[in-house]
Amino acid sequence: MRDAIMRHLTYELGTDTEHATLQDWRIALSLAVRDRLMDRWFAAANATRKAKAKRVYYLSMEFLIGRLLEDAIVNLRLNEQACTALKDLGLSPEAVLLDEPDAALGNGGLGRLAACFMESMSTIGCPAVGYGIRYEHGLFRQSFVDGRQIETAEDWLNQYHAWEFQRRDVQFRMSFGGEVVEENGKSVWHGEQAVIAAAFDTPIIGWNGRWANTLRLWSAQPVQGFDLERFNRGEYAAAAEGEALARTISRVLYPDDTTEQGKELRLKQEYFFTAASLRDILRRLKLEGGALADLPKKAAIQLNDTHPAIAGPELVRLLHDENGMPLDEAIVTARGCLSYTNHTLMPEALERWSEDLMTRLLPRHMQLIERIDAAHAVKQPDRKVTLRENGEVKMGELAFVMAHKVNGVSALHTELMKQTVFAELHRLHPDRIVNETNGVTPRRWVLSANPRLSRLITATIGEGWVDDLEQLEKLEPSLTDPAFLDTYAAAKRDNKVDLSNWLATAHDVKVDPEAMFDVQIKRIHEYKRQHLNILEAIALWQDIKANPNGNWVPRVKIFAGKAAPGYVFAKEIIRLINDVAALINNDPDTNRYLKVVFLPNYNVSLAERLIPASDLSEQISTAGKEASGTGNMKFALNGALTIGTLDGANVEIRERVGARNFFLFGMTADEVVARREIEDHARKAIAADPRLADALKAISQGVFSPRDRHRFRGVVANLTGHDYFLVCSDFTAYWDAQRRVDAAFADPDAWRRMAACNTARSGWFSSDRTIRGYMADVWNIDPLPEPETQAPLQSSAARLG
Ligand code: 26Q
Repeated sequence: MRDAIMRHLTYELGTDTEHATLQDWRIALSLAVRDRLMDRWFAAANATRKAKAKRVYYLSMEFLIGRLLEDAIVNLRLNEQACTALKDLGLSPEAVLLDEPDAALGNGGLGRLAACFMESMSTIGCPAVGYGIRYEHGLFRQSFVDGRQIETAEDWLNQYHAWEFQRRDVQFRMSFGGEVVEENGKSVWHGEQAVIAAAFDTPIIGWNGRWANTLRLWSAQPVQGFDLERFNRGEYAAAAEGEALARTISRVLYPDDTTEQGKELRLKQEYFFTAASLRDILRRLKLEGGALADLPKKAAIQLNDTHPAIAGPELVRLLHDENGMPLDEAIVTARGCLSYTNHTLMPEALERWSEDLMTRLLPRHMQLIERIDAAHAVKQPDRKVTLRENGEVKMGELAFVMAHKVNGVSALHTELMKQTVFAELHRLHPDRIVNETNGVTPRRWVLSANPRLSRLITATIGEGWVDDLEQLEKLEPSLTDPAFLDTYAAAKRDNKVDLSNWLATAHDVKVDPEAMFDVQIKRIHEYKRQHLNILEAIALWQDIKANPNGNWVPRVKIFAGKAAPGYVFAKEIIRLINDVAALINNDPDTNRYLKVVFLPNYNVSLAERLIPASDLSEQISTAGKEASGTGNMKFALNGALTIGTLDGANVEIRERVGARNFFLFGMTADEVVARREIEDHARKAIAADPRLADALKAISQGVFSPRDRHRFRGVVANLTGHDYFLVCSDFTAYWDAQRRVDAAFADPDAWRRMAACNTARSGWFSSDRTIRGYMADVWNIDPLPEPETQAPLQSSAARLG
């Protein structure tokens, strides 16, 4: 390994030990590790080709991968080798790994889910290609100035990127606009604008190097490069015009998650990557000698939300217009391949595109949508469901109609899908909706993020849990073993000490590792209710202040998360939390007991740091609004107790870890609907709870913004007014639950038993289990056996022995 690193440093990076920067070393190590996965990657691809096996094609606008190097090292079991080599070279392994920038090609849950799925499919040996966009700029970087969020461009690709291979032989010409003409009785689309979709591949290696799949990301490039003639005439900027236009398509990830409606460029991005992926899928089918009619036997195309929903009409167009398949047959064939995952029920977040825009950009697709709509209407005499409404195409309905299976991402969410947004479609197609509760990969979220806990688990039950997470159940007998619980608690404490040290050096924040670490990390959204959390902090601060000698349980409330740049209210919540933190962290009466910290620039790597060091996991969304949540699962596995509502996968987590090991509060989804009907529900809740009234009063009087007393009038007006997400109505229940948390934390023996229960009983939330569900219920695919020819990877234990 050391020689390999030196070789890459010398011949690839062109530098020597005297001049090499940390980045050079990190890249040299990445290349050395990459070398060791290549034959496994080829073997998996060859085995798939040879078996003519059906593949999963996972189409997603987002892949929130984070760092790649540690993942590859862990899955190839190269930890010891890499550490030894780096130390021999005089380097700190930790510093080298931390030097890697996150690949932040996603907003949040949906993108991270896609990344966990890619890793699980490789671990299981499910042949798959992930398709997405190679954004030049991933999710923006967040910093705070005077407590306000500032966004700056993220530029991960400015560094040498060791993990991708450009496939110069895989390029497709994608068109937009133009017109549809009838030629010999056929409709032919002549596009006007065109760009090239260029393929870049990243290998995704599974646990133990068993299998490796490909993440293929498309980059937009100009059809004709640079216009030398114009350049020679002195028109320098104009000479590069075509280039600039094309490149904008893959320039930047849209930073909204669920609030703002799309723009023209967004639709172009969606069509660009979807159509390129379908072209690639058909090319592969032909290469392997498959007939178009067999496509459903060879390709399971999964749509990650509606963002690639144009795949329906595009696949019909390819089959019918370009390959002469009769229209009805084309629709049935496309449906046989396609399936669709829904990630939200919030009406404002369901994609709709104006028919005018669609007609301008994708004229043939608009015609085909009308045909698909008409074909579907035949099945329903009452014509209740249409794909178009008020001059817009409803992408959820389009995806539903073009898919053979549609899934929700938690049991509750799937039920609500059936009862609300897709009620009519569910009645028409009662077998189409299925549930596939989300999961997370234990390799990243336990094994690498929490080595102390992992060592304890492996020492107790062996290492089978890593790719069979339900084996964590075997910890059950140890939950009454004081020696086990001691080590379990020590691992958590050491993780908290590490985090405290990092907070001190990286953020100049001093916290006591003995305090409860109470953590809410996720996108900032009204429905996720970070403002409920900060209201409780304010009320607690007021209580402590009124009785500074009380028996308080010390807490550090940690927040992290980004607000969409255009989401004004979410940005006000960030500012409020920062203003509250600034005041109360400096209050000598209370800061022994309560601190508030808002860490900037939340990303995958920060999550890996925070989750293993957390005691309390905040999952407090308005019931019915969070489709699943996946952070909730990561926390439970790492032994944080949840304070949460009956929302998304919280429901299933609580069922598994046991009601006694979960702090439940708040209204149910049904009660939420009923409560909204009550006139003045917020005012009534405020009148009934003096603590809530006092907390709101402090905000509105400017206690946290003394030089700008009205700074938060918007927040206060919202909460005392229509309070759509029922923060006030749930406040008292939340406060009471937090006091139950305090009481439990004050009993360390009880707490650590509850925490260990969470770890032992959360094994079902592995994304391996989720993927097996999709394989059986949606994709109809079996895993392939591990390719032969491979020398087994040494386990670290064997090497040490
Ligand atoms: C749509 C149109 C225009 C621009 C952006 C978007 C857009 C982008 C991202 C809409 C939605 C998203 C992301 C949604 C998302 O992350 N949803 C989360 O998915 C997780 C995985 O299933 C769930 O656990 C979360 O509950 C859900 O909020």
